[in-house]
Amino acid sequence: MNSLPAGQRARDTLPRFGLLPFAARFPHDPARRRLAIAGAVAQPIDIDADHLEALRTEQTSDLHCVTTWSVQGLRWSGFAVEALFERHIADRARPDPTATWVLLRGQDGYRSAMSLADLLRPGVLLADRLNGEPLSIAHGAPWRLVAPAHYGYKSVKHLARIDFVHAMPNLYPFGFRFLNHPRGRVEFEERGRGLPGWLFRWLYRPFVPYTAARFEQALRARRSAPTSPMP
Ligand SMILES: Nc1nc2c(c(=O)[nH]1)N[C@H]1C(S)=C(S)[C@@H](COP(=O)(O)O)O[C@H]1N2
Ligand SMILES: [Mo]
Repeated sequence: MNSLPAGQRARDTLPRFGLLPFAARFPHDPARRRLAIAGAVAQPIDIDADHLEALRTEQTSDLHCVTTWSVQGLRWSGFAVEALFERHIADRARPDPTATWVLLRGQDGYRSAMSLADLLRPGVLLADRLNGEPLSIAHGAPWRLVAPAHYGYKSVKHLARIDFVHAMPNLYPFGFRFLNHPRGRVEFEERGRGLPGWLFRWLYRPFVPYTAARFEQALRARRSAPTSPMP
Protein backbone atom coordinates (compact mmCIF):
# COMPACT_ATOMS: atom_id res chain seq x y z
CA MET A 1 0.00 0.00 0.00
CA ASN A 2 1.13 3.54 -0.59
CA SER A 3 2.09 5.65 2.36
CA LEU A 4 -0.63 7.79 3.87
CA PRO A 5 -0.93 11.57 3.66
CA ALA A 6 0.02 13.66 6.68
CA GLY A 7 -2.14 13.08 9.74
CA GLN A 8 -4.07 10.08 8.36
CA ARG A 9 -4.37 6.60 9.89
CA ALA A 10 -5.36 3.49 7.94
CA ARG A 11 -8.54 1.52 8.63
CA ASP A 12 -9.20 -1.88 7.14
CA THR A 13 -12.85 -1.37 6.36
CA LEU A 14 -14.91 1.53 5.15
CA PRO A 15 -17.32 2.74 7.84
CA ARG A 16 -20.61 4.44 7.02
CA PHE A 17 -19.63 7.96 7.99
CA GLY A 18 -20.45 11.65 7.75
CA LEU A 19 -21.71 14.68 9.60
CA LEU A 20 -23.80 13.54 12.57
CA PRO A 21 -27.09 15.18 11.48
CA PHE A 22 -27.02 12.87 8.44
CA ALA A 23 -26.59 9.62 10.36
CA ALA A 24 -30.33 8.89 10.29
CA ARG A 25 -31.00 10.38 6.86
CA PHE A 26 -31.16 8.15 3.81
CA PRO A 27 -31.77 8.50 0.08
CA HIS A 28 -35.50 8.65 -0.65
CA ASP A 29 -35.06 6.59 -3.81
CA PRO A 30 -31.80 4.59 -3.86
CA ALA A 31 -32.66 3.13 -7.29
CA ARG A 32 -33.02 6.53 -8.99
CA ARG A 33 -29.85 7.06 -11.02
CA ARG A 34 -30.62 10.53 -12.24
CA LEU A 35 -28.60 13.68 -11.89
CA ALA A 36 -30.14 17.15 -12.14
CA ILE A 37 -27.92 19.89 -13.55
CA ALA A 38 -29.20 23.33 -12.59
CA GLY A 39 -28.27 26.75 -11.23
CA ALA A 40 -26.46 29.16 -13.56
CA VAL A 41 -27.09 27.18 -16.74
CA ALA A 42 -28.88 28.13 -19.97
CA GLN A 43 -30.95 24.94 -19.78
CA PRO A 44 -31.49 22.84 -16.65
CA ILE A 45 -31.24 19.16 -17.55
CA ASP A 46 -31.57 15.68 -16.08
CA ILE A 47 -28.92 13.11 -16.86
CA ASP A 48 -30.09 9.52 -17.02
CA ALA A 49 -27.76 6.66 -16.15
CA ASP A 50 -28.71 4.75 -19.31
CA HIS A 51 -26.82 7.30 -21.39
CA LEU A 52 -23.61 6.97 -19.44
CA GLU A 53 -22.49 3.35 -19.91
CA ALA A 54 -20.15 4.37 -22.75
CA LEU A 55 -18.18 6.40 -20.20
CA ARG A 56 -17.73 3.59 -17.69
CA THR A 57 -14.30 3.35 -16.13
CA GLU A 58 -12.70 1.66 -13.13
CA GLN A 59 -10.34 3.13 -10.64
CA THR A 60 -8.61 2.15 -7.45
CA SER A 61 -8.23 5.01 -5.02
CA ASP A 62 -8.10 5.86 -1.33
CA LEU A 63 -10.72 7.67 0.75
CA HIS A 64 -9.36 10.13 3.28
CA CYS A 65 -11.82 11.44 5.84
CA VAL A 66 -10.96 14.82 7.32
CA THR A 67 -11.32 13.31 10.81
CA THR A 68 -8.04 11.40 10.09
CA TRP A 69 -9.14 7.91 9.03
CA SER A 70 -8.29 6.56 5.57
CA VAL A 71 -9.21 3.43 3.67
CA GLN A 72 -6.80 2.49 0.91
CA GLY A 73 -7.30 0.57 -2.30
CA LEU A 74 -11.03 1.00 -2.89
CA ARG A 75 -12.03 -0.33 -6.31
CA TRP A 76 -14.61 2.02 -7.77
CA SER A 77 -16.51 1.71 -11.02
CA GLY A 78 -18.44 4.56 -12.56
CA PHE A 79 -18.22 7.53 -14.88
CA ALA A 80 -15.41 10.05 -15.12
CA VAL A 81 -16.91 13.41 -14.26
CA GLU A 82 -14.70 15.28 -16.72
CA ALA A 83 -16.02 13.13 -19.62
CA LEU A 84 -19.56 13.44 -18.28
CA PHE A 85 -19.17 17.21 -18.29
CA GLU A 86 -17.81 17.31 -21.83
CA ARG A 87 -20.28 14.86 -23.37
CA HIS A 88 -23.48 15.54 -21.45
CA ILE A 89 -23.35 18.85 -19.63
CA ALA A 90 -21.32 21.47 -21.51
CA ASP A 91 -23.38 21.49 -24.73
CA ARG A 92 -26.77 20.62 -23.31
CA ALA A 93 -26.94 22.64 -20.11
CA ARG A 94 -24.51 25.36 -21.23
CA PRO A 95 -23.32 26.56 -17.83
CA ASP A 96 -22.55 30.26 -17.51
CA PRO A 97 -18.76 30.48 -18.03
CA THR A 98 -18.46 32.73 -14.98
CA ALA A 99 -20.13 30.09 -12.76
CA THR A 100 -16.88 28.50 -11.58
CA TRP A 101 -18.22 26.73 -8.48
CA VAL A 102 -20.57 23.82 -8.04
CA LEU A 103 -22.93 22.94 -5.23
CA LEU A 104 -23.35 19.18 -4.89
CA ARG A 105 -26.43 17.71 -3.20
CA GLY A 106 -27.24 14.24 -2.04
CA GLN A 107 -30.72 12.70 -1.81
CA ASP A 108 -30.29 12.81 1.97
CA GLY A 109 -30.01 16.61 1.92
CA TYR A 110 -26.22 16.63 2.44
CA ARG A 111 -24.41 19.35 0.53
CA SER A 112 -20.84 20.12 -0.36
CA ALA A 113 -19.14 22.60 -2.69
CA MET A 114 -16.15 22.46 -5.01
CA SER A 115 -14.60 24.68 -7.61
CA LEU A 116 -15.50 23.51 -11.09
CA ALA A 117 -11.78 23.03 -11.76
CA ASP A 118 -11.52 20.60 -8.83
CA LEU A 119 -14.67 18.74 -9.92
CA LEU A 120 -13.20 18.25 -13.41
CA ARG A 121 -9.84 16.93 -12.22
CA PRO A 122 -8.77 13.50 -13.45
CA GLY A 123 -9.79 10.81 -10.98
CA VAL A 124 -13.11 12.40 -10.02
CA LEU A 125 -15.78 9.80 -10.59
CA LEU A 126 -19.52 9.41 -10.36
CA ALA A 127 -19.31 5.89 -8.95
CA ASP A 128 -22.09 3.31 -8.78
CA ARG A 129 -20.01 0.24 -7.88
CA LEU A 130 -17.52 -0.44 -5.10
CA ASN A 131 -15.24 -3.49 -4.87
CA GLY A 132 -17.20 -5.33 -7.55
CA GLU A 133 -20.68 -4.76 -6.07
CA PRO A 134 -23.41 -2.22 -6.67
CA LEU A 135 -22.96 0.67 -4.27
CA SER A 136 -24.78 -0.02 -1.00
CA ILE A 137 -26.99 2.48 0.79
CA ALA A 138 -24.27 2.81 3.43
CA HIS A 139 -21.77 4.07 0.88
CA GLY A 140 -23.91 6.19 -1.39
CA ALA A 141 -26.50 4.32 -3.49
CA PRO A 142 -27.52 4.87 -6.20
CA TRP A 143 -24.23 6.65 -6.95
CA ARG A 144 -21.79 9.03 -5.36
CA LEU A 145 -18.97 11.37 -6.14
CA VAL A 146 -15.44 10.07 -5.56
CA ALA A 147 -12.83 12.85 -5.40
CA PRO A 148 -9.67 11.10 -4.20
CA ALA A 149 -7.45 14.20 -3.94
CA HIS A 150 -9.93 15.87 -1.58
CA TYR A 151 -11.11 15.03 1.92
CA GLY A 152 -14.11 12.71 2.03
CA TYR A 153 -16.61 15.47 2.78
CA LYS A 154 -16.46 16.54 -0.87
CA SER A 155 -17.36 13.01 -2.05
CA VAL A 156 -21.14 13.43 -1.82
CA LYS A 157 -23.07 10.17 -1.48
CA HIS A 158 -26.50 9.64 -3.08
CA LEU A 159 -25.63 12.47 -5.51
CA ALA A 160 -28.83 13.91 -6.98
CA ARG A 161 -28.09 17.42 -8.13
CA ILE A 162 -25.30 19.75 -9.23
CA ASP A 163 -25.92 23.50 -9.24
CA PHE A 164 -23.54 25.82 -11.03
CA VAL A 165 -22.90 28.91 -8.89
CA HIS A 166 -20.76 32.03 -9.12
CA ALA A 167 -18.98 31.84 -5.78
CA MET A 168 -18.18 29.36 -3.07
CA PRO A 169 -21.51 28.94 -1.24
CA ASN A 170 -21.80 29.19 2.54
CA LEU A 171 -23.15 25.82 3.55
CA TYR A 172 -23.12 26.18 7.31
CA PRO A 173 -24.24 28.84 9.78
CA PHE A 174 -21.72 31.36 11.01
CA GLY A 175 -19.49 29.68 13.57
CA PHE A 176 -19.48 26.36 11.69
CA ARG A 177 -17.91 27.61 8.49
CA PHE A 178 -14.54 26.28 9.57
CA LEU A 179 -15.93 22.84 8.60
CA ASN A 180 -15.93 23.66 4.95
CA HIS A 181 -12.61 24.38 3.31
CA PRO A 182 -13.10 25.76 -0.21
CA ARG A 183 -10.68 23.16 -1.63
CA GLY A 184 -10.06 20.50 1.01
CA ARG A 185 -7.01 19.04 -0.71
CA VAL A 186 -5.54 16.13 1.19
CA GLU A 187 -2.04 16.80 -0.13
CA PHE A 188 -1.95 20.22 1.53
CA GLU A 189 -3.85 19.12 4.62
CA GLU A 190 -6.62 21.63 3.93
CA ARG A 191 -8.91 20.14 6.58
CA GLY A 192 -10.86 23.25 7.42
CA ARG A 193 -10.79 27.02 7.49
CA GLY A 194 -9.04 29.25 9.99
CA LEU A 195 -6.72 26.74 11.69
CA PRO A 196 -3.73 24.75 10.51
CA GLY A 197 -4.45 21.21 9.32
CA TRP A 198 -2.51 19.50 12.09
CA LEU A 199 -4.65 21.20 14.72
CA PHE A 200 -7.87 19.93 13.15
CA ARG A 201 -6.46 16.40 13.46
CA TRP A 202 -6.62 16.61 17.23
CA LEU A 203 -10.01 18.32 17.25
CA TYR A 204 -11.69 15.75 15.02
CA ARG A 205 -10.03 12.46 15.96
CA PRO A 206 -11.85 11.96 19.29
CA PHE A 207 -15.23 11.98 17.51
CA VAL A 208 -14.47 9.16 15.07
CA PRO A 209 -15.62 6.11 17.11
CA TYR A 210 -18.83 7.79 18.28
CA THR A 211 -19.71 9.05 14.79
CA ALA A 212 -19.04 5.68 13.14
CA ALA A 213 -21.16 3.96 15.80
CA ARG A 214 -24.05 6.37 15.31
CA PHE A 215 -23.99 5.92 11.53
CA GLU A 216 -23.90 2.14 11.91
CA GLN A 217 -26.68 2.14 14.49
CA ALA A 218 -28.94 4.29 12.26
CA LEU A 219 -28.35 1.92 9.35
CA ARG A 220 -29.27 -1.10 11.51
CA ALA A 221 -32.40 0.67 12.71
CA ARG A 222 -33.42 1.37 9.13
CA ARG A 223 -32.80 -2.25 8.12
CA SER A 224 -35.04 -3.55 10.86
CA ALA A 225 -37.80 -1.02 10.17
CA PRO A 226 -40.70 -3.06 8.72
CA THR A 227 -41.53 -0.59 5.93
CA SER A 228 -38.16 -0.18 4.26
CA PRO A 229 -36.88 -2.85 1.89
CA MET A 230 -33.09 -2.73 1.87
CA PRO A 231 -30.42 -4.07 -0.41
N1 LIG B 1 -24.86 12.38 1.17
C1 LIG B 1 -23.81 12.34 2.01
N2 LIG B 1 -22.58 12.30 1.48
C2 LIG B 1 -21.49 12.25 2.30
C3 LIG B 1 -21.62 12.31 3.70
C4 LIG B 1 -22.95 12.34 4.22
O1 LIG B 1 -23.18 12.34 5.44
N3 LIG B 1 -24.01 12.34 3.35
N4 LIG B 1 -20.49 12.28 4.49
C5 LIG B 1 -19.21 12.64 3.86
C6 LIG B 1 -18.04 12.29 4.65
S1 LIG B 1 -17.59 13.35 5.90
C7 LIG B 1 -17.24 11.22 4.34
S2 LIG B 1 -15.78 10.91 5.14
C8 LIG B 1 -17.65 10.24 3.31
C9 LIG B 1 -17.79 8.87 3.93
O2 LIG B 1 -18.15 7.91 2.98
P1 LIG B 1 -18.55 6.45 3.47
O3 LIG B 1 -19.77 6.58 4.34
O4 LIG B 1 -18.79 5.66 2.24
O5 LIG B 1 -17.38 5.95 4.27
O6 LIG B 1 -18.88 10.60 2.68
C10 LIG B 1 -19.09 11.97 2.51
N5 LIG B 1 -20.27 12.17 1.72
MO1 LIG C 1 -15.45 12.73 6.55
